[in-house]
Amino acid sequence: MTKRALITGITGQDGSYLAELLLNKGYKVYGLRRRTSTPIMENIEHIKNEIEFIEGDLMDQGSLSHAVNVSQPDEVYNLAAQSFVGTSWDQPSLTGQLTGIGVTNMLEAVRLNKPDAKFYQASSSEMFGKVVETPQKETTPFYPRSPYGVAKVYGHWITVNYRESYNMFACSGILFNHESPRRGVEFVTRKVTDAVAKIKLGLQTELRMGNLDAKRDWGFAGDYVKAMWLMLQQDKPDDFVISTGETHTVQELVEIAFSYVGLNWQDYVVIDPKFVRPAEVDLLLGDCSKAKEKLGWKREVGFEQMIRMMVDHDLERLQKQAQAELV
Ligand code: NAP
Ligand code: F7E
Repeated sequence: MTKRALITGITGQDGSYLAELLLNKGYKVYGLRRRTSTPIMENIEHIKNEIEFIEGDLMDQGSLSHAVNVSQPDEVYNLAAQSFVGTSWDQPSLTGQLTGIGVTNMLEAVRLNKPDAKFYQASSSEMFGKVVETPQKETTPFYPRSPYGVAKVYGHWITVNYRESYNMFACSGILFNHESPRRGVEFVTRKVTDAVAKIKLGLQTELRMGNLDAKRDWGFAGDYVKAMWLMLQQDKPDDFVISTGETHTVQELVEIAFSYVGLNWQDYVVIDPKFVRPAEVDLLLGDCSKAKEKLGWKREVGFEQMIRMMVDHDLERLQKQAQAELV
């Protein structure tokens, strides 16, 4: 029988890769999409005709119940969130309501309408924040450093709580940073690759950045959505860290991206206090031994390979745009 999946956050980076993965596996895919004045379809333009969209919002309980009722999913992937850490200081209450309480709203919609559906919660390495041990694994205590991190800790524990209270098949994937050409342009990897492409093509002269010393464990989003799916194929629900086990500074990222197009980063990068955060997560490095052992998951794409892929994509996109403007 055809399996049915409901994805929240389908228009985002992960939602688009996950939808592709599930469609390739023969799933019927439902996507919860919020109303926007202009539809945001860039990431899913190529598959939009294969997805059944349901309008709803993570902060509107009735619309979530409706979405679960209509889709009758075997699997629910809760990816929707206010996901940009920087914005979480500007909009802390919204971030709490959406990224935190929104998880309860979705869990309630599943509990009341399709309690046997398997549930995936998009938890984050930002929960480790000011890390108390390195590398970080499933048992590492949380110490979030932003309103976003705090909201994700709530989302994580409410997922565990629904598993323990109602015996629901609810999993939390503690994913470290993962990137791709579909990454939002305010996140550091995409901000850099977009700027490098623009500078190379003469469309931009400098790149303004925040803290170059921060270290992150960066993987490829296409690899990470496979782990989400694997978690829901197990006999028992559990929580898993997904990471590469490598950490790099923001400066290394900048160096790799500029040198790939034959430029010296020091000629273009300017430090701007505007991009320095009120509280920083200095170092993230994940230990995903449990996922390797129990899920058989491993990453395929390396860090440099991914950055080069993103620069290539941004160069190609900008060149196509320029050609279209000439016509
Ligand atoms: P993303 O690209 O920012 O996508 C977020 C999605 O949430 C978008 O589809 C967005 O819709 C949707 N959304 C926002 N507000 C909503 C609302 N009120 N109701 C319903 N949908 C709403 O994020 P991502 O990188 O794909 O990440 C997916 C999830 O994993 C997020 O929960 C994120 O916090 C978490 N996470 C990400 C990473 C990472 O490195 N990427 C790591 C760990 C955890 P619009 O298109 O309409 O804005
Ligand atoms: O920042 C530093 C910044 O915004 C990475 C989200 O997907 O991953 C992401 O959160 C680092 C930070 O991602 C700039 O201070 C320096 O140390 O790309 P980012 P993030 O905050 O790590 C986690 C796992 C999530 O769950 C989140 O949803 O880069 N940095 N200069 C900068 N960052 C940005 N954005 N812009 C700069 O100019």
